[in-house]
Amino acid sequence: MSTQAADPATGGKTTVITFGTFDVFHVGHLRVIERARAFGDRLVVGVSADELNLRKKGRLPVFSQGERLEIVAALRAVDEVFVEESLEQKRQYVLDHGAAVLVMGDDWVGRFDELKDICRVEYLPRTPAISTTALIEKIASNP
Ligand code: C2G
Repeated sequence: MSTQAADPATGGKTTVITFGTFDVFHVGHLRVIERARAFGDRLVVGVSADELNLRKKGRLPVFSQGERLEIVAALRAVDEVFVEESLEQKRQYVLDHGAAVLVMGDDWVGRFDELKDICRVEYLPRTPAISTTALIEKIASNP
């Protein structure tokens, strides 16, 4: 059975979905988004809610949810954005958006394999040597 069929609900286009916080937006974020887009015809991005970050990471992002959504929505590779309220709702988000492919960086490898019954799941290598945490530390330690 093919899990990569174009969804008639999206005009026959193959929809790709990806998720992230995208805080202090950097080139690693850009590259995963551009590579995700290359798996289909349109890209939908779930941007994690401030509340989700507080719950899962114990801190709020530097940039608010509204600002992070605005930045991601402005990218050429991105067709649609929405707020990801919960990590556990991935299956519903994939179905709601008619996504045929879910793409995540390989720090999440294996974590979403259970969704392979409804979509193709791809984990892409992270861009080395850059992260939001490292950037925050670098900025904070600069006199
Ligand atoms: N990424 C990357 N290379 C980096 C840093 C990040 O490819 N150097 C990718 C991550 O693997 C992820 C995306 O960029 O696919 C967004 O990363 P984060 O903002 O750190 O997202 P995260 O907090 O891991 O996502 O459902 C997932 C949640 O939304 C949380």
